[in-house]
Amino acid sequence: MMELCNRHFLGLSSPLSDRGRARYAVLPIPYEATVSYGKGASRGPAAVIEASIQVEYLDQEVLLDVTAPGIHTADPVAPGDADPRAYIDKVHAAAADLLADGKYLLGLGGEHSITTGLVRAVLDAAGDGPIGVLQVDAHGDLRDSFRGTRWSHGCVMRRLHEDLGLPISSVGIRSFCEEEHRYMRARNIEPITPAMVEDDPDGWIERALAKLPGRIYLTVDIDGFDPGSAPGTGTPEPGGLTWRQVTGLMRAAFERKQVLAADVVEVAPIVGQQVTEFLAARVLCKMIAYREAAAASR
Ligand SMILES: [Mn+2]
Repeated sequence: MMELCNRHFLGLSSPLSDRGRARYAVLPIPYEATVSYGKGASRGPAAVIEASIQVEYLDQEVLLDVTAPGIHTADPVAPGDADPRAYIDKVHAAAADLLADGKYLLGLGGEHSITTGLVRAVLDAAGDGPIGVLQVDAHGDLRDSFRGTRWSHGCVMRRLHEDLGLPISSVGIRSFCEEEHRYMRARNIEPITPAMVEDDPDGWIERALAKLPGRIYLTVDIDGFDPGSAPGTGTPEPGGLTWRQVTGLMRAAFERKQVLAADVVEVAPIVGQQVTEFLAARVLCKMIAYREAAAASR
C-alpha cells in the first residue's frame, strides 16, 4: 500500500508524484487580493488537495487510472504581494518553469486573476498559431478595471481578450455589468448562458467550441457550476451549470481541440463541509482523464 501524502494532489507519493517522472503538474496558487465579496480563495488550493485524497483514481467514465501518467504537485506560488500584477508575474514564472520541463500544466487557484499569468506562460511556450480560451464561469470577467485595479478577478477575461488578443468562448455566464455588456456587443462576444444550455441541449457544446481555434486554454471558475453543486466560492450566482453539463463540455473540448493547459479557480472553502473542494478535485481528475482518453483514441 502506497503511503498517502497530504501535500500532494490525490495523496500521491514517490514515484508517481516525482517531478522528473510525472507528465502532469498541479500548480497551487493560493492568491486572494482582489476578491470582492466572500473571502477564502487563498485557502482553496490546500483544501482541494486535502479533499483530493478521497477521490478514486479510476475514472468511471473513461475507465482510466488518472494517476498512471504521474502527477507532480509543485510548491505553491508564495502569496504576499499586495500588488496583483507582481503576483501574476510570479505565477507566470512558476508556470513557465513547469512547461519548460515538459509538464502538462494544471493551475489550482486562488482567485481568477491568476489565469493571466498561466496563459502568458502557455503563449510563450506554444509557438506560433492561434490560441483561444474556453471559460466556464458565472461572470463575464470583462471589466476594464475593478475596484482600482486592471488585474482584478473581475477583469481577467478582458486582459486575455483585449490585451493578449485571444478569442474567447464563455459558458455559464449569468452575471455581468453594463460595461461588460457593451464590450461584448461591440466585439461580437456572445456568452452561452445556462438558459441557452437548457434550450439547446444538443447544440450548445458545438456552438461553444466553434468560436475557438484548434488550440485552446481551459479555465474553469468554480462559480460556473450551480451553487448547489459548488457553494464554496466567493460570489455564488444562482442558476448555474450542472456537473454533467460542465464535464460534457470538458470531454468534448479534450476530444476535439488541443487543450494546451487548464486551471480551476475560485474555490473558497466553507468550514464544516467539503462539497466544493471535492468537486474541484474531481474537475482536475476529469481534465487528466479526458486528455488521456482522447490521446489513447487518436
Ligand atoms: Mn471568474
